[in-house]
Amino acid sequence: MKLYNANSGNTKRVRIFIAEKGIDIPRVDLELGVDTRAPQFLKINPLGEVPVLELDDGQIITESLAVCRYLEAAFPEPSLMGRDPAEQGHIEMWSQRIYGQLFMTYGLLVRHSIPLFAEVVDQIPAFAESLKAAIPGKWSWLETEMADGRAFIAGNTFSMADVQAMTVLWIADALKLPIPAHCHHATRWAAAMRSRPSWNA
Ligand SMILES: N[C@@H](CCC(=O)N[C@@H](CS)C(=O)NCC(=O)O)C(=O)O
Repeated sequence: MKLYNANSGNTKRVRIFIAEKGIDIPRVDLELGVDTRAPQFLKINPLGEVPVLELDDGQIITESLAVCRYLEAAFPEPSLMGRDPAEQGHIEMWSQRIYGQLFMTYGLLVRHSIPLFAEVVDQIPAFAESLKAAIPGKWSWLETEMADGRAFIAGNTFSMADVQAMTVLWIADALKLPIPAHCHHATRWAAAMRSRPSWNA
């Protein structure tokens, strides 16, 4: 197996997931926006996007969530997506909530404001501004949800939902648009995530 990788949020998600699984997958490190748009790479993923997981038999899996799902099935321990139907549903619910509410807000902001993506989307500065303005409210929503004192996003166990939120935290750091100071529960969670070895993946 090998992982086509670059410095990006979607690849960070997979790298954290791999680190939490405790597995070692060789990487092919690409320069985002350069190697990912080169003809050679477009033969591997015509969408020109990383991450890409290439299996030993040459099969290709793209899409970060699909790569994580494959790895969860191939390496069940430690479980990150739940062991029984209720746990799986709960973790998926939180994973999607974090993705929809937080990751998409930061992610679309990146797409609509960073020159690297100018040739990928028609950037709308006013949209970028509205996304930036929405960020504190998104964290306030999570703060209210976590006011029950839970240690992790989906309850008392580390899961894919935390991997999703760690990816958001990484982008928040990069953009210098952090968790608002009044969000004490989210800040406590973030401090715990930063101390996990996978944070540096
Ligand atoms: N839905 C895909 C999105 C992947 C994606 O958008 N990757 C971006 C970086 S975050 C990329 O590879 N861009 C390459 C480019 O713009 O040249 C996933 O979850 O993997």
